[in-house]
Amino acid sequence: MLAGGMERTFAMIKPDGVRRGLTPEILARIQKKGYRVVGLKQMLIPREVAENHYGEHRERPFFGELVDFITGGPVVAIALEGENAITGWRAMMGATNPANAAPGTVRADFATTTGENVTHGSDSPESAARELALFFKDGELLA
Ligand code: D4T
Repeated sequence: MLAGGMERTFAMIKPDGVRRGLTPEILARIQKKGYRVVGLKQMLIPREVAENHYGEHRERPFFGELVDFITGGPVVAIALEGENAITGWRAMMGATNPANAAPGTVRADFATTTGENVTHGSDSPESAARELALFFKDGELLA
């Protein structure tokens, strides 16, 4: 945690969002909100990184499909910094199931299924630290 409630979190535009050309729209929302983008790259996720990222879901029936999906095309990995950025970005994304997502959220506006719900955001300070380290090497993030 940085001084004064400043936090860093990991956000991702998933392959469905990239494929559908939503990258500029989502980056614009992040920047208009006032978050600072301290890391940004389009990449293919290696399978072992995806399995690690979604490790908490390893025993769930949808795990294989989830890993296939997230490794099936380029994603945009984003490191964000801002006041309460962890919960703030989760709020901007909306509920995991787009049918339950509040109007104006990314998932309400751009997704219809839980499996392909356009974006990811870390759900706690511990997840944020773990996921930022998984996706960005030392020195890759702005100071
Ligand atoms: P991510 O991690 O992708 O930002 O999603 P959430 O944090 O909002 O939700 P999650 O960890 O519960 O789910 C991770 C990922 O699995 C997919 N999923 C989830 C799925 O395909 N079927 C399901 O029943 C659930 C619960 C969607 C997001």
